[in-house]
Amino acid sequence: MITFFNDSHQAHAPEFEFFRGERVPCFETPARAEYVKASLSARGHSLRQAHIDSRDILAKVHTPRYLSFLENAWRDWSALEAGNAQRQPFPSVWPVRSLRSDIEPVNFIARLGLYSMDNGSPLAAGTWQAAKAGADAAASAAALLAGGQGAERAAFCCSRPPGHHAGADFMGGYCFLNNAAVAAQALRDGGAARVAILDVDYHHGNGTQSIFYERSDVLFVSLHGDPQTEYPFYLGHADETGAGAGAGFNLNLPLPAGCSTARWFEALEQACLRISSFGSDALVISLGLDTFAEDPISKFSLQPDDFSRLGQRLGALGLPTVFVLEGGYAAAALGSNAVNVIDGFEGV
Ligand code: SP5
Ligand code: ZN
Repeated sequence: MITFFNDSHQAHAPEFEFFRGERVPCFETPARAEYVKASLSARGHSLRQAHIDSRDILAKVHTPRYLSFLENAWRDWSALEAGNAQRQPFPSVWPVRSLRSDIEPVNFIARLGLYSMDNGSPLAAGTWQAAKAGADAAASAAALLAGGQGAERAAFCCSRPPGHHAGADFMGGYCFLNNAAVAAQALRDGGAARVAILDVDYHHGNGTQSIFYERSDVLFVSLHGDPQTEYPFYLGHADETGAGAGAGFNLNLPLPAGCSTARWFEALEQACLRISSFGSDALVISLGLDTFAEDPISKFSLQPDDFSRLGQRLGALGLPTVFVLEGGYAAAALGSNAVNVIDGFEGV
């Protein structure tokens, strides 16, 4: 399988996030992608760099003002005060119900709140550069699959930061640019009439769902911890089935935190049946590996072999497939778990 990797992910390296009001080391670290890179290489997968600029596709899944904010955020923040280049900015105020989000404030932290769903997504000097490289990889992967005769069957993007919590105009959950949405849109633009996105990250892919919620050309299916108890809390319920033209094209399969792996695979089966009945021409997998039993922030119980089984089931769908890496915080196991999915998909 073609795999994409770009060293510029390292430019996104915030030092800390908040947990129970305390500063704690970031869960989403550069080491994660390096572990995946090492396992890919060790198991014979060759890495390549993105060859497509995703800017035009990004403009179809994110708003102009959000993209412009994100691209300039570090410059704006560090220009504000001496010392800011050594400080991570966090939002402290958000336009919740009754407050206006149509006017972009001048104040940097107020703008950061406008474009954030949480205070858990620290910005760093190279956030834009890293996120943009990930989006470029997603667009490049989609382009390789779109070539008709002789096109690649599947590609994997070893990107970070992840993307599935990022919506059209907001960041959140360690995510800034929605790589899965970029891949899906690029597949559509490359000729696939119907694209399915399957999100298997432990957390509901609220950003991806929201981007495609009113569209019938992109089906979004997600298996995740029940938002009644799990992040992102405010989206991911079973009654969210799409709206307008997109009615019937969103399927959430929330599962109780701590549920068995057998139950998880039953939900996967349901997801796969829906993807087949949709008549998908191409598939995007939001490959979160935080379903792993040893993940430090999640509560499912998948074992390394279960990732092979996941890959096998996805391979059996028989569709051109783009994998994008999402979460997964047991960093040292991330590489072998990711490659298990890939090798299972390829029937290795
Ligand atoms: C892409 C992705 O997986 N994003 C996840 C974002 C989760 N953000 C909330 C983190 C809360 C950490 N809770 C720690 C519990 C430790 N017992
Ligand atoms: Zn996650």
